[in-house]
Amino acid sequence: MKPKVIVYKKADTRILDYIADSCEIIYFEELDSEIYPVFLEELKNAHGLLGSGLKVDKELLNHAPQLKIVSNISVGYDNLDMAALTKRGIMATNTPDVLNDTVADTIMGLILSAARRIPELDQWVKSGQWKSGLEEKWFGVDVHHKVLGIIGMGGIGSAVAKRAHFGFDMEILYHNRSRNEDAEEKYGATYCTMEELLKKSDFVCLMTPLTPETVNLIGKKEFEFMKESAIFINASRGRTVDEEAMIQALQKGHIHGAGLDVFVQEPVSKDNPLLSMKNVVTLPHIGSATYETRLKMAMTAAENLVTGLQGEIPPNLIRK
Ligand code: 8YV
Repeated sequence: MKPKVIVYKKADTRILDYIADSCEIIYFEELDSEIYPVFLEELKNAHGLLGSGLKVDKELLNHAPQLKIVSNISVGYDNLDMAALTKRGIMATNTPDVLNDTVADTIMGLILSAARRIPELDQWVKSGQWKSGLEEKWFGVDVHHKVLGIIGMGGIGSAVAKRAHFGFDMEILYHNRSRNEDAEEKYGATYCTMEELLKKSDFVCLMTPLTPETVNLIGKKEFEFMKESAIFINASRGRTVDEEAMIQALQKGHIHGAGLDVFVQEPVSKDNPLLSMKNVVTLPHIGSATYETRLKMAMTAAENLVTGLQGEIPPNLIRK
């Protein structure tokens, strides 16, 4: 008998066909409050779970006595209670590497947009306000030859460093749990303490995964260390930053601007003060969101799932 898997995110037919070769699929394009009880009922007999963002904790696992593997279509796995999964002997997998270049492109986009005020000027042009030459008040700041501080030098951080070093002649500083000798050799990245990085960087880019240790990693003190001219970029998770402290830092001019792909609450509430700041560029968590990359991520996740259900070690098993 084929193992049963629940796919709880809209998936391309190529992904579904691949899984269907060896598994029986219960498919939910998305989980809303109406469908959720049906999902919980199906979970009772499910061996695998594939999707992204669903909070998988002890409470959910109580509904899943047969579960063998949870396959995330994301590199981040802060939605998974790893302790609860490990206790039950359930495998968990993610999709590293395939999204590095795409997320790094998004980050360079945020850096350039915030520095050169691209969204703000786009609105200015489209609203018919460009009537004569460009006054100095619309000028931006340079990106090339500046100092980029990367917090979290994993695969995505390295892909950002590569672009910044070769494409923009930037000096790269980084802070990470461990040294990344590859990035040091290839992109001339210099390892720094957090404080040193924050004090010296023109652009501070946060790329660390969300873990209990990185919640509010950047708060009031860290914003005060930054240069008044600094532009802060966050494409990790909203909760790695104390959002209130960031709002204060921007309002008080402790930093110059920000480029944000992630927020504490997503979708971001429309009365969040960040949305009315002209020096803040906002995106709806699009880091990896291209057709090509999302397909690759889904296929990677499907391969992890199928391999795990075949009794082998999945390529991207999360080892905790
Ligand atoms: C996810 C992400 O794809 O991979 C991650 O960790 O943040 C995104 O690329 C997103 O969470 C999907 O819903």
